Amino acid sequence: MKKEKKQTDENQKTKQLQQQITDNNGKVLTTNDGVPIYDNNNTLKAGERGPSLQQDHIYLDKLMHFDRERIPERVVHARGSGAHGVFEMNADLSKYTSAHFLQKGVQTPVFVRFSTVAGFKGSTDLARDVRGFSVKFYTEEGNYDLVGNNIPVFFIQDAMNFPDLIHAVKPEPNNEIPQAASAHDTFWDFISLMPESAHMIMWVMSDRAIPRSLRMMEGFGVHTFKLVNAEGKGTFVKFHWKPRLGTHGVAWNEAQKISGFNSDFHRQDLWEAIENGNYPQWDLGMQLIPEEDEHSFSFDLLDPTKIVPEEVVPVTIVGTMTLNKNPENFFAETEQAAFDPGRVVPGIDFSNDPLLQGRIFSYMDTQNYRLGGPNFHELPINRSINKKTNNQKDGFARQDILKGDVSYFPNSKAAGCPYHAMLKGETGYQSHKEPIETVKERKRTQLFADHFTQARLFFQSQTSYEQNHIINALSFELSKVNDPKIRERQVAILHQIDKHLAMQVGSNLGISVPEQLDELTLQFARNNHPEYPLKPNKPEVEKSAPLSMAVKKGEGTIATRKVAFLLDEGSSKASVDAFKKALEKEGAEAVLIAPHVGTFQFMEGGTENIQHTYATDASVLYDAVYTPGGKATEKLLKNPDYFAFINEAYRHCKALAFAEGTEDVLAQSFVEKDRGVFLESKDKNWISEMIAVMKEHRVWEREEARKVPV
Ligand code: HDE
Repeated sequence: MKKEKKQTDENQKTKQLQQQITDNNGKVLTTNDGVPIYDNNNTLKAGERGPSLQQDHIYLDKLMHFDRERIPERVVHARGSGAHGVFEMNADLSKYTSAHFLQKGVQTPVFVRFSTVAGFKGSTDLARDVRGFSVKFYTEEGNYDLVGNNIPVFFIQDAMNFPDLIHAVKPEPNNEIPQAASAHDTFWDFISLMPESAHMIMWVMSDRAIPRSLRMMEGFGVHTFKLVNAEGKGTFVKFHWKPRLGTHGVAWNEAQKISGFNSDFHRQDLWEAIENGNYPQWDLGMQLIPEEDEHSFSFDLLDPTKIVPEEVVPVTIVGTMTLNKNPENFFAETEQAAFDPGRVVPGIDFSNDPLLQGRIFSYMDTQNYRLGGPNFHELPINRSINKKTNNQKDGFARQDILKGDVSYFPNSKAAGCPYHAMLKGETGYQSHKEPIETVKERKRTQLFADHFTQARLFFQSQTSYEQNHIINALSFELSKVNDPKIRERQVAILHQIDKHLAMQVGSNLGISVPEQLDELTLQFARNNHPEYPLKPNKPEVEKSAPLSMAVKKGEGTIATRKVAFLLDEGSSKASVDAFKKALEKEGAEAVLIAPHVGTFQFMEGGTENIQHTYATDASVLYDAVYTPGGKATEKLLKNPDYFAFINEAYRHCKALAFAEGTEDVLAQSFVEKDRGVFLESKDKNWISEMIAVMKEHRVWEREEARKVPV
């Protein structure tokens, strides 16, 4: 369903990119040097049956370019999808930051890339994994990159461990198995020796790691950053992106099946939403913490394995981001986009989080390698909207043409240009003047040793079904581990988080739960903290509501949700139209599924062009399912694909509705009447009630009651 375009997708950045676009329409085929090609079918040969000639420059030019089409994929976050958009500030933050793009009313073009972490570039979207959430703001003061994740904490506390973490999670080096999965020995070996990962593990084993859509996930800056105002005063800040469509995940069994039916599920969903004018939106939130309060928490503000609970420091919404344009070309834009948390603008600075400090080097370095040299910032997607002016020159694939004979500073020949901002009393980037008096040492600060308090906070803040999902995820992953020592070591860590959690997982693995941490785990933890385990501080809160994804009563939306309408010969158009209209009023979409593509004839005589069939689609691609009325019941009763559809939707806790006259199918299915199953013949207000249940996302309590063997 296409919406009227609400907003122009043109901005300073998209206009700049427009200048680079090549349109082949109506043009003659040429070589890379613009020479028209006469024949693009035959290589140049010595006679029509003779050998090819080396002088066939046209062929050599074509193949030389083809042979070099691939560049190294990102070492992590290789699989991603991007979109253009705009960020608009609607709060006054001038007290906290001088950043121009963070002033009230300013609109800034953005390019956003979402990604999975572990899988290769061609892997499935529905892997159980963290999602990257990178935003490049093309501000008037240069580019600012907020390179975050959909989970607010990280596995490790110090950048030194990053390559080890990634080696452990990526496919194992001898056989390159498994793809895009953490369910294997090396990952859990590493994790079970690194108790600092406990909090992150709770998040990654929750439904956050299997999002329903990229449009339905939160984003976080993860580290504590600093805002700096015009007077040079710093304020600590945590960044949050809150999706307007809510935060939702799918069931694990569903995720596995989506990977089979459509491994581009998230990519396609994002693309189609933008094409249809359903522009995804996120509000930017900030937790602002005065510098004076740095040491007033039970945890260390610099520790990337900790959150600041929203009950302790509320999130203030300051602006909104809207994604309103798909890239013209995947490679040129999404693949060549070079994000770097080191790219900051005046008014924003780093904190001393040791993980963030390590990232400041790695991204620039990786772009240099991946994009073939130091001029990657000249690629159209990476160019700032204000023109760069400096004395850097040359290098592979240089594009800018520096005018004149001066490329040094200081100079007199070019009147001292380009000049330092300070020379003319202008503002430029200035680091926050943070006093530092210390000694050099390889050490970790004391508070970083509390590994379990916030892991427990997360687990205890979940609803019972969310806790079950975490238990099931851990049981699945650890069951795939071959080495029993590793399984046991991890269950010992779980025991430190929550006894019930450890008992459940232990029972699913058939092992008894160790009360103490494994000796090897302790040995590694004592590298950083010789007296480990240390007594943790009393936490500020024991539960935090925003950590649960449960939809609050009266909230939620079904905008852009997809409902499958299951047709067969004899289905009624009137029955289809009535519910379709109600769904469209809420911004949701009805998708008709029939035995074959092409023309479908309704009972009343009208027709519809069908694009989805029982063979191409499955319930896992939809949010709810409806069986329209008419005279199709006889046919549906003989349609096994129809039963697979409704049984599976029921198992995955989706809302189902059956029009008058179709009730007979229930007896032959696993579907049982509950608060998410509606019969037109019995439930008078079934349309509004069905929509209300869909707003809750899922009838999760159903999965405890019944297991359906599909
Ligand atoms: Fe990254 N990370 N990372 N990371 N990361 C990369 O940069 C790295 C970390 C994140 O859409 C790489 O361009 C180190 C935390 C995202 O293009 C690389 C450390 C967070 C993306 C790299 C971390 C992230 C990356 C690989 C520990 C959440 C995708 C390709 C010190 C706040 C960006 C690339 C995109 C990508 C290094 C930890 C998020 C190698 C050394 C924490 C979203 O530079």
